Amino acid sequence: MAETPRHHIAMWGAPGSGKTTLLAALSVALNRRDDDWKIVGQNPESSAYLTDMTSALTSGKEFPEASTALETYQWALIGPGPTGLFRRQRTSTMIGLTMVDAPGGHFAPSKGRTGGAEERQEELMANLTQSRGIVFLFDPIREFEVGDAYDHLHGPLNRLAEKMLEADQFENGKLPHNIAVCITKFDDPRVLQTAQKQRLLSPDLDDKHQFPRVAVEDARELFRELSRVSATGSAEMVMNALDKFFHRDRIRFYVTSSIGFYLDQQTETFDWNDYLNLVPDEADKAALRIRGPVYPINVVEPMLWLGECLAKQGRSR
Ligand SMILES: Nc1nc2c(ncn2[C@@H]2O[C@H](COP(=O)(O)OP(=O)(O)OP(=O)(O)O)[C@@H](O)[C@H]2O)c(=O)[nH]1
Ligand SMILES: [Mg+2]
Repeated sequence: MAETPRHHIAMWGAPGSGKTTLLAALSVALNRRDDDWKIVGQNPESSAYLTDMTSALTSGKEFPEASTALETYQWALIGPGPTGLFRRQRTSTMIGLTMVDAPGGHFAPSKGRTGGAEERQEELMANLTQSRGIVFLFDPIREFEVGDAYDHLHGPLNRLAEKMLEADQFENGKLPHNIAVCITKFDDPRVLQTAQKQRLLSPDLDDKHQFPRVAVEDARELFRELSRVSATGSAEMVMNALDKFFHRDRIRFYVTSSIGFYLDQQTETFDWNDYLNLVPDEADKAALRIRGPVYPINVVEPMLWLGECLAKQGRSR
């Protein structure tokens, strides 16, 4: 394990956009795949996190608590090889991941001048500066209701650009990072129906459950469409800002859901008439609970893509 290349990946997104749940779903997502990819903790805290979060999501049917601190986890994604992509002449592929999960509030423009808030923002900046892979979460539901994705993007992006320029790390006029833009909560009817109306759903023929999916090539289009219904209209600027600051071939959009769709355990196929996996909690009507087993969608794919890009670019961090 000592020689595993470390790829530092940071998560970025507004509060409640689904960052922590995405991490919690990662191990379930890997276990649902038919291939050899697995995730292993590289220290006791990181292993414990995987176990605890996964069982909360699967047995307890609970979402993680809102994050209060910046947490760093070290995992290794271990998969089949040789793919010829990142570790030639090896029988397995290993991607070391350092994932940093911060409360979304830290990405907001700092209003007060309190020392604590500024310190935390600095910590977050240092983390973005060090990483070459970013998972940016865009929550269409929040954008529809609050419309502050741009607020949580443009401040840190300008700071990041300033720091990278200062360190002479711009590459051809743009930031050197790879960024996986994850549209979250695809299981929500408002997101699913938008994709359906725009004819962006393409079933995965290999999927025995026949879950609806939006292909990577069409995900940008869905992002554009969802941006149109933003509460403030500023989501359009998110796309422009991403294109200005990151190389086009280093941005990839994914349409994701950490909990996925409800699956009837008898028929085992997706049912358009009964797919909600997020339902009101009977004990506490104001709360939501996860109804059945979780079937994460496009949760592993952004990580593998980032891992692959970073390995190809030879960044070992
Ligand atoms: N429908 C749906 N809702 C989700 C999903 N993932 C998260 N949520 C909802 O979003 C809420 C917030 O998710 P978190 O993962 O805590 O979000 P976060 O970005 O880590 O939030 P902070 O830590 O506060 O910044 C959850 O409590 C759920 O209600 C998903 O896949 N589908
Ligand atoms: Mg969180």
